[in-house]
Amino acid sequence: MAKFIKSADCVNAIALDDQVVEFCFVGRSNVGKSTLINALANARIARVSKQPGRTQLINVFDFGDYRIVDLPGYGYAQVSKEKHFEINQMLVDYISNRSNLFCVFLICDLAHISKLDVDVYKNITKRFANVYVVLNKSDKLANSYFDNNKHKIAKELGCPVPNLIPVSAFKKLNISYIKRLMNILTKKLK
Ligand SMILES: Nc1nc2c(ncn2[C@@H]2O[C@H](COP(=O)(O)OP(=O)(O)OP(=O)(O)O)[C@@H](O)[C@H]2O)c(=O)[nH]1
Ligand SMILES: [Mg+2]
Repeated sequence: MAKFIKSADCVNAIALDDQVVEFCFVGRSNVGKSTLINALANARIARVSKQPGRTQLINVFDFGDYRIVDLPGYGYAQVSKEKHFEINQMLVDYISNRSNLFCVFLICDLAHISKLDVDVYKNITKRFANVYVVLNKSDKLANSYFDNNKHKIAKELGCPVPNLIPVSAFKKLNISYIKRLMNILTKKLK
């Protein structure tokens, strides 16, 4: 069973000095990263809030063969300049320096991909060739929305269409697909 391991404010504070593969969730505040972790765990292991800016530390979760790391949400207008800077430093520190990190999942809102999401995607792909874009909250839209918009979204981000994954953490849509993908990626490494 998946479980919370620890919170950290920088890579050094994670300390888990082993070879366990990590996947991280990066995304705008309130996009549903923590809710997705709970859906994948099928249990409430991450704190979810209606208020944006809930996750302000690096939170590490044990999923057996791999870990999922919930990174603080970016782009929340109500936090101070200093806090924005701090959050940005944590993201850059984790993504640039964590040797266990194998693959980044950028979480976006299917209905609202922002300029900031595009910038973050471009920055991450400078270090990681394969970034998956998880498009959450699909339950708010018509079933045909993703198929009708996937090429436009892929073009906007500059990402291959197969790397786009429409999901709903609420309705558990494509949650098992993400689990399968993480299992396959983990096994490839062994
Ligand atoms: N409609 C819908 N709402 C969702 C879904 N997933 C999450 N939410 C809602 O979005 C809000 C934010 O969810 P969180 O999981 O706390 O978002 P987060 O990305 O972790 O936010 P930060 O910790 O601030 O970065 C909550 O009100 C959730 O209930 C979804 O699949 N569909
Ligand atoms: Mg969160």
